Amino acid sequence: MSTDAANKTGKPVTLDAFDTERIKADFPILQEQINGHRLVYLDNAATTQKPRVVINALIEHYRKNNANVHRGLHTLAERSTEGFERTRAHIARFINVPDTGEVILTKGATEAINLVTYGWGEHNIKPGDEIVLTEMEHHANFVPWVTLAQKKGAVIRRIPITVCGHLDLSDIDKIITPKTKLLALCHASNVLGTINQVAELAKRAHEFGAVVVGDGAQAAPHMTVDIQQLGVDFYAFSAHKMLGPTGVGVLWGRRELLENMTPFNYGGEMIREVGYERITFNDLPWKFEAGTPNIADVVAFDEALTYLEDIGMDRIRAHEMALTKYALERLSEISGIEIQGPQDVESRGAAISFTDPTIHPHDISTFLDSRGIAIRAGHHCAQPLMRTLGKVATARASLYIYNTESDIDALYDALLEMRKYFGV
Ligand code: C6P
Repeated sequence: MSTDAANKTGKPVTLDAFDTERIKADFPILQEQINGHRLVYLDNAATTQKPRVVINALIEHYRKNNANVHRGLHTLAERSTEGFERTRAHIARFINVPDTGEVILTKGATEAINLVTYGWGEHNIKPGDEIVLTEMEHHANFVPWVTLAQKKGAVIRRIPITVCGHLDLSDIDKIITPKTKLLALCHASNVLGTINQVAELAKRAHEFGAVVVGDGAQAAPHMTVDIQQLGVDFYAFSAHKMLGPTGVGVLWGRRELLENMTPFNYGGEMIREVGYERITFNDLPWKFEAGTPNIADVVAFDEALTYLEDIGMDRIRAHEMALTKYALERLSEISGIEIQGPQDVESRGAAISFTDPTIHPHDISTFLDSRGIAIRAGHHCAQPLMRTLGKVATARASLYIYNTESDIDALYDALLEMRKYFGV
């Protein structure tokens, strides 16, 4: 039972059997004081904090097992390679794919999507082809495709959003058509929180033979992701948004597509035979992993996945839904605060963007920081979406497993204090 039982609304706590206080204790940084206040970390969509087991795994790797991977024949090289490949196998289980060769380790979701743009897009997108994006894409799943379209003379089509922040599928038959070569969409929006109907849209795009790229950066950390159910062709996400270290990301891709793609980077590790006349490439997944990878961080990511699994992804989703509901209710008690994105917690994640009519998001963030509360303010790398919303920026509180109702209460209290401070 959460120790948050005495939240300020007096409502019963819904976090039964989800012991957030125990979880919090596993994260050393959450014991920090910021500007004389306890740290209330609500910037989880940008990056999450790391539990002790992940930090220890990093130290342990460098203290006991450090060596390059896939190269040496000595004991340390074997240990290091084993740790690295153990994480790959774990990722495959985590997203329910049987073939570990389809799991490519990158430095983040951004690099994973760029890998598809270069490795697949460069050779398959032709003049006049259509690339379908949504209005809520992060730049990582927008800039590579728009740039590719400009280079190739392809056309960008966009799925608009409704006023409630869902994808507007009313004209979808006119947007996904036989001309569609690629559909790239986020599984969950980093600004609106919206969880998109990826499986349904992938099915539609596949009817026309299009390839589907899912950006899972804001979904994989928060819910069960079953690649086979999603039915996409590529799926990208980042370790650092799910308790893992920075500098590690995942691209899952269908074997038959990956086999036919050219490498993204060239160099060591990704080759089989090298000569002056002819070079042949390594098997999957190593064909896409040129150079020395981010070994220690990959090894430590294994612990992050175990930590999430020990709690259970479905329980994490349930915890976040309850907390998001509470946060939406509390924020809407503050007059003038405008919340972006869906109001129903079933169709949204825990990234909550909001604005105040008279206080700039940067000022909101700065004031909250003075009270120990970390949120993000800005365009959140989603400028096309900001234009659609008619905003230059929003403030965003994003929740994760260690957040409690008392964190939301602290946000609420500080926002009230801020409005008083600014004379609103
Ligand atoms: N969004 C945010 O504060 P990287 O930076 O490669 O780990 O992830 C990129 C990325 C891709 N897609 C979505 C939906 C994302 O939200 C992000 C990262 C962070 O919203 C940093 S801008």
